[in-house]
Amino acid sequence: MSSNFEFSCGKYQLKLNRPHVMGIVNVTPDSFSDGGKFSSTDMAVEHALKLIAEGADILDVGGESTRPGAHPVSLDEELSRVIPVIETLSKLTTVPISIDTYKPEVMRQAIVAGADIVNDVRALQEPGAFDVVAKSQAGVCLMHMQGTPQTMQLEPHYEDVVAEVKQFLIDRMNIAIRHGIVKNRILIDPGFGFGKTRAHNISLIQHLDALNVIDQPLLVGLSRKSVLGAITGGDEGQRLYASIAASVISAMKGAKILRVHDVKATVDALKVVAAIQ
Ligand code: 7PM
Repeated sequence: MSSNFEFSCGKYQLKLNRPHVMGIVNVTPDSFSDGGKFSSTDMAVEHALKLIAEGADILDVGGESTRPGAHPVSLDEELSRVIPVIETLSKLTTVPISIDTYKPEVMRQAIVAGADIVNDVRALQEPGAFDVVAKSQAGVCLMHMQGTPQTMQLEPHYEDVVAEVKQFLIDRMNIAIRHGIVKNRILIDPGFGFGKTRAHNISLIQHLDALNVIDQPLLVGLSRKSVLGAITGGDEGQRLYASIAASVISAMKGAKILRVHDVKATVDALKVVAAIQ
């Protein structure tokens, strides 16, 4: 029924024959660097180890630079947040580590530090990004976004959101292949919430299976997103059950990797999906 993708990323080869869980590890700035008990590095590493204990298949480490509407973070600040975390985790763990960044220099240093996957919300559109990934063995997630994080939610517009997202992903995939990144290193992601209205997001969930014709493993990030809050009425901390529903629906429509905050609950829910797939 579903395709048996082999995803090659850094020192790992993942058999995506069941839905995999990517746990989100946000490295937030040191708000108490003097006097506090734990540094942001220690807190992020501790959280990551908890996610692994809960069954995470992949860890996604981010320094918050790609968050919609977030204050842009300088290169040095982003590096100082994420590199120590990746160095520590790559020594301590046996799951692939992903770096959530669009900056080629962060990608490069993260890969040196032990990152296995580049998760880029700009789909390698920054100058030099293709070359950094192509020169490495890292896997890459190519995500769709309309506009930029600063402006994308102002007036998202599509004639046909599913067709346009699909064409963008096909185009970026083909360019990546031309740059020397082989097919089994590439993931695709429709980019829920990135330049999309509630109706666009719902339409993409409904027609998620249309992306399967691209024949690349599909990553979905809907965890705690505002489209779910718009449906259930809950704020960010109240979106667990809606997020589980979204992961289950996505996996049943063919998503191979679910990027989530709530790993334990998602792992259990996806075991049920896997059992009937
Ligand atoms: C505010 C809004 C804060 C949205 C954080 C976010 C994705 C991603 C993000 C995704 C991939 C979040 C998002 N979302 N990378 N990074 N796919 N590949 O919920 O959907 O973490 S940031």
